[in-house]
Amino acid sequence: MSRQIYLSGKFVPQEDAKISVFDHGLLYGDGVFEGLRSYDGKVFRLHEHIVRLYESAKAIWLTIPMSQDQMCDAVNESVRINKIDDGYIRLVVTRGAGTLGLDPNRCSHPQVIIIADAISLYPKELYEKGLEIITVSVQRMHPAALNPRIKSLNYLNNILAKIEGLQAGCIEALMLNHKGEVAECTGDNIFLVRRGALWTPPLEAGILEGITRDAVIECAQAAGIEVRETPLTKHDVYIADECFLTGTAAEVIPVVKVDSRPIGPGQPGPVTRDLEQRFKRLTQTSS
Ligand code: PXG
Repeated sequence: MSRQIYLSGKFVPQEDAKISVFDHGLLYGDGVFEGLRSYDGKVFRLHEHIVRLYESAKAIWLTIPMSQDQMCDAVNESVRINKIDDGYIRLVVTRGAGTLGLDPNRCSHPQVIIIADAISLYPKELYEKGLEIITVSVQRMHPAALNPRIKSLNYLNNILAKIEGLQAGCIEALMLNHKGEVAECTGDNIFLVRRGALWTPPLEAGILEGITRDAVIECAQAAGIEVRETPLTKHDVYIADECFLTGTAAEVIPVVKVDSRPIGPGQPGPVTRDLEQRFKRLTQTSS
């Protein structure tokens, strides 16, 4: 189905939604993005995604040429005119067309792109049985090189990890940081359950502050589950009772094997199941 794409101020049919080959988003990965979900026509945690987008942009000295309110309106309008109920929204802001050189000052106008489309989900079976993942040799970027909190268009770090995972037969891969601590997966945050508490790496481990991560932490707190944001090692993962991943696309998905080791009894655990349900209710009740 042909979509109406928001492109810097107006909606155009996807066939006409084109940007310059001189855009530094393409030439250098110079830009930022967000991936959002809509449930029953309502965008989940829109405000939080927009705030993160503008914070990512600020961190790379990119001025988005519209207000946060205007951006929220444009996202809602994209969902509405494309008649998306349960869907996926990709928000991209590029540095804009410039010259063949790194200098962002030579780019005139940042480009704002909003694509609202159907979502392709992981197979249902994986939610029932749980995922098998591996830790990959590709390290998560050092925060002093490019802070993983910035959701930039430069996703090669994650793509290289994803390829390594796929080559080992895993659709998601666990990345460690430069200190050898657990960081996150290529497009998901990681959680462990041990001794009844929830454990997840802190932001200082060099990870994206996931919107789903925040929502799941809230769900856990509401359920009276203790949440500990603390540095974790691979060993902590191996000896966990339960493990799951969170992300806009995956929502909450159980992990049952890491580096060929079964986690707990090798089946999705009760805390994971409870949080899956709580998160699902949140998506159905809030916008
Ligand atoms: N870590 C990384 C590196 C991510 O890219 C998450 C964690 C989870 O964050 P959220 O805010 O989604 O809970 C992400 C999110 C895509 C796609 O199209 C990627 C993400 C989200 C949505 C779509 O690949 N990554």
